[in-house]
Amino acid sequence: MNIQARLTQCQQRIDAYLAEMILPQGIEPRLQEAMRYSLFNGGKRIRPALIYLVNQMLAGLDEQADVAAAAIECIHSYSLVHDDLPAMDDDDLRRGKPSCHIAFDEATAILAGDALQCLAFELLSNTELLSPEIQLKLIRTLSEAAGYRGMVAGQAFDLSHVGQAISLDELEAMHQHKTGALLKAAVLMGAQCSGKASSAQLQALNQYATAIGLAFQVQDDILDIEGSAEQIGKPAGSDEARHKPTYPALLGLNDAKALLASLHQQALEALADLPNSEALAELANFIVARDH
Ligand code: GRG
Repeated sequence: MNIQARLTQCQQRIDAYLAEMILPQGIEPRLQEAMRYSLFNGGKRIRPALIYLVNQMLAGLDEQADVAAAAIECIHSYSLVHDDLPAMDDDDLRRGKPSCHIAFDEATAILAGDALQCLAFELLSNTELLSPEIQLKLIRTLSEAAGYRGMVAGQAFDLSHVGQAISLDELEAMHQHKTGALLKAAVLMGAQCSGKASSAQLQALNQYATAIGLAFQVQDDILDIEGSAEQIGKPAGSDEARHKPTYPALLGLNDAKALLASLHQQALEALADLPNSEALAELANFIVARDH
């Protein structure tokens, strides 16, 4: 099966699970609509796919992975809703459609993000599918990756350096927190919910995740220059127009592409001793070649 077919399979699986999870009766209708709008708005579901593929590699995919996959996608979705708000990145478009605060209003978007964040931890803590020990591990991994030592830290650094020059090391640290932490958490959570990863396997997966996490961002920066508005779901060239620090801005486009190739290589090398890791290799290939 090629990676596109695998990703489609993962998307269908997580979509069905999420649809079931946020349909309970009695939720404020506008809030539920905004949560659904944000969760089912054409995301690639890369983080759930990472969980599923790692879990499949280690344990043969089981339904425990659905809980972890749903939780991480709720966190990702909340982060995009809040990132688009006027107080943050102020983006009217997300995936080519009106951002949540445009489609609804700012207060609803803030609340939908808040609710999605809480839902993530509710899903992990309120399930019979996982042992208490694995539940705790997953909650810890996700909260650390999403919070003040992870994604929120990266976002805070980003917002406090708008319009300022930053070094390459600072750019890398910002992305390792802002985007990389959650991608790394996905890989680790896939392993954790299998309950079967050895420490050598965890170390290899960690190296893989670090490389693809940064590669994801470098390709994002390149796409902002080379992609079309249709592909990236927002106006092309918007990073440059906003004077955002990016890899092409700091290194030049050619060196940014060389960095991407080197990160790709590092990701593949990290998989060398892991059995049945072809799907993860293909996902790394997809991440560096993605056009949206
Ligand atoms: C609000 C605390 C807080 C954090 C927001 C993740 C983030 C931090 C901001 C997103 C800014 C951004 C667009 C970064 C580029 C890389 C990235 C995370 C892209 C979006 O992820 P995809 O491509 O999204 O996996 P889809 O649309 O496929 O779900």
